[in-house]
This record gives sequence, structure tokens and C-alpha cells, in this order.
Amino acid sequence: MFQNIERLSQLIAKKNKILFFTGAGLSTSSGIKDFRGTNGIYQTIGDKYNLPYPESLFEINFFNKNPLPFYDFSKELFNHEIKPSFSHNFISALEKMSKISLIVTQNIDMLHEKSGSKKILNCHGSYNTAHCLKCKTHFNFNQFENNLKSGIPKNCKCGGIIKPDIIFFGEQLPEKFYHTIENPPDTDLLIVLGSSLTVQPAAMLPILIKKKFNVEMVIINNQSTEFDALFDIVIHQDIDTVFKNVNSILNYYYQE
Ligand code: CNA
Repeated sequence: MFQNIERLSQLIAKKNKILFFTGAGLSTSSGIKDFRGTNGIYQTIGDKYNLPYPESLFEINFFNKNPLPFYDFSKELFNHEIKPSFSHNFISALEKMSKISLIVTQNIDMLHEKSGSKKILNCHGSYNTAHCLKCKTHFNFNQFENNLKSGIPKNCKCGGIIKPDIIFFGEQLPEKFYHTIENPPDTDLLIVLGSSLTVQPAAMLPILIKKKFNVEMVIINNQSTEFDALFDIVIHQDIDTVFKNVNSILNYYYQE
């Protein structure tokens, strides 16, 4: 295992166009549960909200009928301060050193932004804005923040439900995602963090970039994924533990 961390450290030191593809496992150490990990939301959510099946919480048709479970779930993200993890901060430090081509995240927690990263593609959208499902009026975060904190769905003046602009199952990904698939930024190393790589079409992005640039591809995940065989380096460990080790080799980031 340590050999792999040494190899990863050498690659990070050598490369200046690193593309990170991040998933929910990057934020578990910040206190946000993932979907499919051992303590993931999918283990408990169905019973808590009496859902037909766990994914329905994030299905647009279900939300249209009953937005309460989604707002109640969002409350857990917004009613206390969530801080970026060591690894979010390490990635942000790499960006300040001009070593990042892009951070493609499936996460909706905005922790990359909070850690100071700028080159972010939120491929499942974010809570930054919202719109009314009926009249399409747009809302800024501060106009619905209190509803996210209280877990009470917000309605528009027209009576429609206001939905944060995160991508639900059954919705199209942002145009920027498809543009990136067609025109990926020049990349010399690909690192996938904390994703089961099961949610399509987002999960196809690392594989397409690997094909295009034939770069080394690394996955860090505490469980195996179906796609491990496609990776050059597979590290089955906690992400923060890995980057703390990488950082003690490279000394790029200082945490007080
Ligand atoms: P997922 O399917 O839940 O997979 C997460 C993976 O990370 C699992 O394989 C875990 O075993 C692994 N993992 C968990 N914690 C760690 C850790 N500390 N170190 C290493 N590995 C770990 O999540 P994906 O991101 O693949 O699925 C995409 C969905 C999840 C997107 O639509 C997201 O919007 C959605 N999601 C996002 C958040 C968030 O924004 N933080 C939280 C929960 C779900």
C-alpha cells in the first residue's frame, strides 16, 4: 500500500494538469454521509422517509409530488457548519500551485468552493441557485437558505415548489458537463476520489478522459469498485489518510 502512496506522490509532484473526479466519499470525513458506502444514506433513508426505494428522494417525479423528504434531508447539510476535509484543502493547495486542470465533482455540498478551489465543474449542479418548477423564476441561495436550514419546502409566489438547482435522477446534466466531455481540458494525471462510479453519465467522464489522453489513472476508495481494473493505481484506503501521507512526503499543504 505504501508503495502506491509513494508512486502517487511522485506523480503529483511531476504533473501540472491533474484532473480530479470527486464523489461523496471525499466529504464523509466532513460529516456528510455518502450514498452507497457502508454507513451511506441508502442504508437508512428508505425507512426514515417512508420512500418507495432510496433513490426516490432524488427523483424529480417524486420531488414534484412530495418535496418534504428532500428538504428535510437538506437540513442535515445546512443546519450546522460543514468544513472542507484535509483532502479538499490539499486539492485547493495544488490549484494554488497551478497543478490542476479541473475538479469535476458529483458532490453538491460546495466544499470544494469552501476550500478555495476555483476550477470546479459541478456536474450534478449545486445549492447555489434554485428555480420554481412551475413559473421557472430563479432564486439565489440567500432567498431559500432558511428553508434548507429548517427543512420546510419553499413555495414560489405562483404556488409552485422551489427546487435547488442540483441534478435529480431524471434530469439532464448541465451543458458544461457535455461540453467538457466533448472538449476535455488538457490533462496529464487523473485521480478519482470516493466514488462508486455507478451514477451515469457523470461516471463515464474519467474513462473518456483516460481514452483521450492515455494518462495514468488513480482511484482512491475505501471499498473496491466495479471499475478498479481500469486504473493504473488502486488505493483502498481512507482518502484523508492517503493525502496526509502524500503531504508528509511532498510537504505542499500546512494545516494549523
Ligand atoms: P457513492 O455511490 O455513495 O460512493 C461513495 C464511495 O466512496 C463509496 O464507494 C464509499 O465506499 C467511498 N468512501 C466513503 N467514504 C470514504 C472515505 N473516507 N475514503 C475513501 N472512500 C470513501 O457516491 P458517488 O459520489 O459515487 O455517487 C454520486 C452521487 C452521490 C452524486 O449524485 C452526488 O450528488 C451524491 N451525493 C453527494 C454527497 C455530497 O455532496 N457530499 C453526499 C451524498 C451523495
